[in-house]
Amino acid sequence: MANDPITAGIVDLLRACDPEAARVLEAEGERQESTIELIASENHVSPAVMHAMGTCLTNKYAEGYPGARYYGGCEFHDQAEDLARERAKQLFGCEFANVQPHSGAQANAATFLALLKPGDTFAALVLADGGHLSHGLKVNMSGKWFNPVFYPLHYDAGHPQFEQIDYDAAREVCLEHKPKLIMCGYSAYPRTIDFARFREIADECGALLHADIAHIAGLVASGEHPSPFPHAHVVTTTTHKTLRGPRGGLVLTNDEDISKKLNRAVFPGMQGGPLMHVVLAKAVAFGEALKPEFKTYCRQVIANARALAQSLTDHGYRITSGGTDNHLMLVDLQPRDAELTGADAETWLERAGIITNKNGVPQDPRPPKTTSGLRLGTPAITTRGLTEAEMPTIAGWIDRVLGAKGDDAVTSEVREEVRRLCAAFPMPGAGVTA
Ligand code: DSN
Repeated sequence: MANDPITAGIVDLLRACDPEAARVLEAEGERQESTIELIASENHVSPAVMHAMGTCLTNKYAEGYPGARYYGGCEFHDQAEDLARERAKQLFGCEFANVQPHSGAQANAATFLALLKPGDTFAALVLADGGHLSHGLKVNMSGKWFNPVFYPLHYDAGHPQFEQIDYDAAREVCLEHKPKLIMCGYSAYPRTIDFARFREIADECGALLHADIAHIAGLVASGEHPSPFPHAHVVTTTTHKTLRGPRGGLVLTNDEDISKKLNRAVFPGMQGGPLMHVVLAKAVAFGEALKPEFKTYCRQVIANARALAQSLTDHGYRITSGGTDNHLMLVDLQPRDAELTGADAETWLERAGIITNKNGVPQDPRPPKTTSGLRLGTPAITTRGLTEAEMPTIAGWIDRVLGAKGDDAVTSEVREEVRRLCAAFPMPGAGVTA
C-alpha cells in the first residue's frame, strides 16, 4: 500500500470499480515512496496541490478567458483562473500572465505562434549542450517550421567559463543571422543565466528576448536566481519542476500588446478547453510559492545540489562547468570510468532505487540514447526533507553501484539502504488524512 494517503485513498476507491487501474496506481505510489528521485525536472507536490487537481473542475469546458467564455457555468472557473493569474503575476513581478498552457512546450509553441511567422529565424543554445526540444529540434515544430540558429558554450577547457554560455559568441551568431527572437533558459544548464546580457544582444540585433525558465522557475520566484524581468519580452515556464506545482505551463510578459498576442496564440491558436482542475492547482501552488517557507526550500535545493556535486567530485566524477549554481548538475562519467555510459548508469541506479536520467555532456562523443553523462537534480529530495547531511551518502551509493557495474549483490544492498532512507523521509502527505 502506498504511504501517501491521497494515493492510498484513491487506490481504495479504484479497487472497487477498476482493479486494474488500482494496481497501476498503487505500484506507482510505492515506487515513488521507496525511491530517491534525482530527475532534475521532477518534484513531489503538496497534498493541497494534489487534491486540487483531483476535483470537479475537470468536468467543465471553459474555453476563452475570465469574463469572456464560450460556455455557460463558468463563474467559479473565472475565479479560479483569476486567482492563478494574480498569484502568478505577484510571484514573478510582472503585468500579464496566461495560466492555460497545458505544458512548457505548448507555452513555447504559443510564443512562436504569437511572435513569429513560419520560416522566421530564432536563436537558441546548441541543443545537445543543454537546450530543449522545443528550442529548435529538427523533428519539433520549432525546428520544422522555423529557422533556428544556435549559439555555443565555451568549449576551451582552459577558459575560466568553460562549459558556460559564451555570450560573445552568442552576440556574433545573433548579429550575423538577425533572429527575430532569442531564446535563453535551458533544460540541462547548471549555471546562472545573465538575462541582462541577453537583452543587450537582443536590442543590438533587433530581436525579442524569450526566457524559458521551466527549470529554474521556483528559484526565480523565490529570488534565488536573478529574474528574467525586466529584461525578457516573454517568459515561459512549466509549473511542475522547481516551482513544485501541477504539471503544466505558464506564459508571462510585461508588454500589453504582446500579452494580447500570447492570449490569442494559447487560445484559440494552440489549445481548446483549459484544464481548469490544473489551473486551480496552479493557483494553490503559486500561493505556496509566495510563502516564506518556499524561499527556505529553494535555498536548500541549491545547497543540496552543491553538496551532492562536491561529493561526486570527491568520488572522481567530473561535474560539467566545475559545479552548479542552481538545482541541477551534469555528471561526466568518463573521468571515473571511460567505458561507463549514461544509459548503463541510469539503468543500474534505477535498480538500486536511485532515479536519474542519462544526459549528454557538452560535446559528448556518444549519441543521446547512450551519452557519457547523468543529469541529477535536488528539487524532489529536498521536498522530502533531505539536507547536505545526506548528500555524501547518496553520492556514495551512486559510486558503489556504478563502481560495481550494476552488480546484483551490491545493487540489492544499496536498494535496501535507499528504502530505509526513504522511510525516514516520507513524501509530502504522509500522515495527512484530510
Ligand atoms: N523534459 C523536461 C526535462 O526533463 O528537463 C524538459 O521539459
